[in-house]
Amino acid sequence: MNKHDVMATKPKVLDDRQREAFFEKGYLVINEFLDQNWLDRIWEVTNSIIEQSKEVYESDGKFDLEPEHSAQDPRLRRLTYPTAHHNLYWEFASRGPIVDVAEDLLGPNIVFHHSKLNFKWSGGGEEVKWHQDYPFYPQTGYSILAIGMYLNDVDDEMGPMGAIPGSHVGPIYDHYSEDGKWTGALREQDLKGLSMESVEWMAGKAGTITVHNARTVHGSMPNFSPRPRPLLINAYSSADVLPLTAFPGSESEHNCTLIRGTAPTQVELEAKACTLPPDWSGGNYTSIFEKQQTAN
Ligand SMILES: O=C(O)CCC(=O)C(=O)O
Repeated sequence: MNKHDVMATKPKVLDDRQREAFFEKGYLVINEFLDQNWLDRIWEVTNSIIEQSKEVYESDGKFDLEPEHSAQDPRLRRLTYPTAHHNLYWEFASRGPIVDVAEDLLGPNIVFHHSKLNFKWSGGGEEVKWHQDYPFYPQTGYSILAIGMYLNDVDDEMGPMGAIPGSHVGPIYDHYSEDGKWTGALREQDLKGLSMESVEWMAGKAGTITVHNARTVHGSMPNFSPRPRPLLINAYSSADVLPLTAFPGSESEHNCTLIRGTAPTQVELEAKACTLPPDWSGGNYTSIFEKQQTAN
């Protein structure tokens, strides 16, 4: 659904100033959106997932681990597809209060796209290089967004999410190196053309949410603080925007399912040229961290 049609609907949780800001800048931050009860429930499950990771020594389809990860000193980069690993993550992604935010920005018919929990561990949790999500999973249109939720208070030292205002209406960048290797990040040359001084860093207390469009250029710095920065990300699309390529990562039963409204009878076609990602079918994808960190 395009901006005009979305703005004509009555919002559930956002005000029009917030919706306008999202469409103009390509992202939005809402401080302390989640209540303590949701946070406590998500933390309880997340702590049990961290416990499980102590029995795992190598990254697999579920855990993306830093090289130094051990049972004594767990260091997780990412839990891939949280909704596949605990029903609470699915309850949150499909029926939690963030779905109202998605509806206010995408319209009433919503597909859950995928989820991930990026831990950005204390004492050196890795950066996420500047990238757009869209080239990882191009679709027929641009009504796709990701909602991140901080599980801890996040200050500027902890690698908060950063975004470049207005980049969602700019070019769709190549995420390959000059010699044709997928890097999952913008090239240095392209970054020079972007106004990096305008980057907005979205720090916030636990329960704060960040929302960005799939074309918005975004990233985050390493976390050298002694405090971890878990960010639970759920991505959604307007139901009439259909995928063009295989999904990055192994299949999960929840990915690309309709969670609100009705299935489309028409497809939204607004996509311009975009370099295709590698063929991700057959589990040929690990995580953005692994791809970006091994690209150099
Ligand atoms: O964890 C972050 O700071 C950014 C995450 C992100 O952009 C991604 O996983 O695509």
